[in-house]
Amino acid sequence: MSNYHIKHLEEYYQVYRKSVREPENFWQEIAEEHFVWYKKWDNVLSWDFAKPEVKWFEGAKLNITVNCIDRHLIANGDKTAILFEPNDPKAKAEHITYRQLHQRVCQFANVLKSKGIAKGDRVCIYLPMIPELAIATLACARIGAIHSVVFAGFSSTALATRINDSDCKMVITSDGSYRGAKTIDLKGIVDDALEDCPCVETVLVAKRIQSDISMKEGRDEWLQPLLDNADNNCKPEVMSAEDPLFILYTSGSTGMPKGMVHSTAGYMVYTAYTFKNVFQYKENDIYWCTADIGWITGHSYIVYGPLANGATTVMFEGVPSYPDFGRFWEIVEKHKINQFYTAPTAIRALAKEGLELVDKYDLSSLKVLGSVGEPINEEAWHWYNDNIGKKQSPIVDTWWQTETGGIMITPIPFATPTKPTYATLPFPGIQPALMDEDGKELKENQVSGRLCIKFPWPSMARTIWGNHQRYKDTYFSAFENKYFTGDGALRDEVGYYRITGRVDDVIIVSGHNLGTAPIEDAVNEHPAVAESAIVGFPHDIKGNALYGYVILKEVGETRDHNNLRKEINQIITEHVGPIAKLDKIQFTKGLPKTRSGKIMRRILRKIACNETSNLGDTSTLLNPEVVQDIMDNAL
Ligand code: 6R9
Repeated sequence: MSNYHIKHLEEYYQVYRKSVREPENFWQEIAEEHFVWYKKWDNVLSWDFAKPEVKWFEGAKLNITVNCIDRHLIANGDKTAILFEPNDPKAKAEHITYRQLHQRVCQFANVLKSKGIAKGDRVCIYLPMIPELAIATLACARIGAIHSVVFAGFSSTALATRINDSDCKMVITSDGSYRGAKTIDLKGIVDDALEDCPCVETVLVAKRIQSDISMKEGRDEWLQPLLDNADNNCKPEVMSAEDPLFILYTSGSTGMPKGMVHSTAGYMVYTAYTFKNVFQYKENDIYWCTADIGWITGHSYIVYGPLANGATTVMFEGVPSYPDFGRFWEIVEKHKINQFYTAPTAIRALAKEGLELVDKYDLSSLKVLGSVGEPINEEAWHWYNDNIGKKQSPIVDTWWQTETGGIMITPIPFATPTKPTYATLPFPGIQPALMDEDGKELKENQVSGRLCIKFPWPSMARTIWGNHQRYKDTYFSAFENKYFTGDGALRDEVGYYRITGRVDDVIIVSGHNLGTAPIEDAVNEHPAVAESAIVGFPHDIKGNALYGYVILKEVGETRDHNNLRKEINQIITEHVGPIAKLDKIQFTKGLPKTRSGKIMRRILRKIACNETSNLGDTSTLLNPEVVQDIMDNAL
């Protein structure tokens, strides 16, 4: 059917119009023709953004792993499903065929069952980018357990918070991980976290770095011997369309991360359909997304989307800088990568290095380049286009979120003419709206406003785990009857969208969403700190970096400020993770506050960005005098 694979601009407009005029027919046709179901749905869509409640394909029965693995076995059993490229460039890449993937997922699923994991149980996966991570994820889906993957760069406190919030019975981890020339003691982090996690009964440990770790009797078990003894067939659990598939945490404006809950059928249909079109994936292409499976990009576009299309998806364990900054391009040449999907922060870091490291390699296999995670600035866009794509491979600047499950605004390569820094047009089925601050929709072109979505799409998160009220408050309360994204955007004269960035307290550093609240909470743990406020400021490589304003208690006043700065960053590393470290810390006597006691971050942001000529309205401040003092001492 033609609307599964869009090939030119007119076709995009046709498909898009249909998706808006008859959304139910549109999604139903895609769901019917491209997936296997135990039972089809009774109802394509029911929704009410006031509750909010959204259901897609209600009444349908399926298992997503059957769609991602089993159905490819007959024609494509020997095709590589996962191509694993290890951290060490000299180590051999591993090709896992669909048949092998089937066996390994089944074995893993049987191990989970033997440890008492059943449908609906939550399993926390805290693993580096090794095949076990994808396999564990799929094994949960095989038996209907809800996976909660936590990025293996998070600290023990952050891990414990996530394990407890969703009441996980099991943690799957490894002895450690490689990261460039370093190793990381993952099991040690898990041990620390579990001191505060009474819900966890079992820890399965994969061996990766052969380090000497301690195993807690009765709780911890090595994974491999269990897998070796497990049957390599496991009947898939029959799941309902709306059964939760996974929980994935994202930062919010309070200290508590939000456990976004994704459903089974809608998520599958949308990630598969977007993958096919946004990357123009063709049989036998080799596709590589450099994200970590610990983020939504990895869930949707390393694991589920590609596998649902029977694609070959690369999993890379390492980092772009090891053994040198040519590593990405070496891998592109080695595996003849056709689609390459990465983040602006990586592009900027690589662009800083000489072109020799690019020109050494043959990149002629590349057909489509992708960008995700934050706005891509014009310079990075051109560097990527000129030096990596050689002006031949369209760049798809894909805007979406953990909450949206799949890509929302994006060019379709070879169909949508690209424009630097513009994510361009909504994907079929997506109905964006720009809103002004009074809650009115801006209907014309050449406007900017707050980005909302006014109609449901299949892969939207259904709730926040354990806190539906927060889901409603965060996403459906700012604008009536619309999903609010938290981003600002502008629309140009032809209807292209450009995402301008967050309009809330989330700061995107190196493509990672960081809420200011959990970092401030960590800083405030320091015994010498009375209060703190964190804002972002532009950074060449990271996109944004963090600037902290810190009020010291009396005990802090006499301390050496540089030592204090180190200690504060150490606490952040322990509580949130190293990605949240502050680049600048300014000690101050006060923070600008409104009469209701809210910190005026807008002013702090301007000072951090060195834009002090117009601070805007300061008339509601309780203590306007601190502003001058902060400006005088700005770093
Ligand atoms: C997929 C992912 C979501 C936030 C989002 C926005 C920013 C993502 C972007 C982009 C501009 C793009 N963002 N892609 N901004 N252009 N192409 O990144 O999910 O980690 O939840 O972040 O990232 O601000 O709201 P997540």
